[in-house]
Amino acid sequence: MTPGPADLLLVIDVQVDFLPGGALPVPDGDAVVEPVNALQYRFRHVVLMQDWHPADHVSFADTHPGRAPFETVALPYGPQVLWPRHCVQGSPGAGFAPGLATDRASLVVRKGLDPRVDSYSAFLEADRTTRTGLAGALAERGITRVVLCGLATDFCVLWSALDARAAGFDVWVAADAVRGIDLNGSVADAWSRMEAAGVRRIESAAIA
Ligand code: VGL
Ligand code: ZN
Repeated sequence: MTPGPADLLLVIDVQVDFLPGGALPVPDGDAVVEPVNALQYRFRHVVLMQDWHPADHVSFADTHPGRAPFETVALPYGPQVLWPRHCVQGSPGAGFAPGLATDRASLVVRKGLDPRVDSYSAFLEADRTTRTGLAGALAERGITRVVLCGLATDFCVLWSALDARAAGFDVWVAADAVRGIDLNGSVADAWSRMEAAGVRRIESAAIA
């Protein structure tokens, strides 16, 4: 694949709290920084996503007395996995990973700001109704193809890829530039769901 003017690199949540040592570490998460940077210099259009929660966010286990991280609770919009508190707005953990290139992006989009609603997806919050505005921004730029990379394969990358497909984009995931959390086989599950939705898998070396 040779990126052209209608192609976008969508960098998902490469943030301090998702790296080893962070609040919600993705195993080997820091390994994405180098391939993500290399990819950024091959695309004309780059968007950086940032998980960006208020301190009392509904996805945090400590917002639900008696609940522990990685349990699932029922919320008005459906089941919600509870997480350790992470990516709190303005905190060091919410910042971009050290070494992540940020000079190429034309847009940084933050998600998960509503205290009552989570948003794994870059396009649509967990209520499946509230839009982040990203699809409109991409439409205005004439984007037709989206290549995803970043963290985590089985949550924010997965949901963003599925919603990008649903929005009509041609969608690819750079397999060596993502890492997953992997709760009960969720990484393998994510790849099969993406494949079933027509999301294509590519190695970043094949993008030049
Ligand atoms: C993510 C869990 C909670 C992600 C964000 O970026 O994949 N996962 N918040
Ligand atoms: Zn989050």
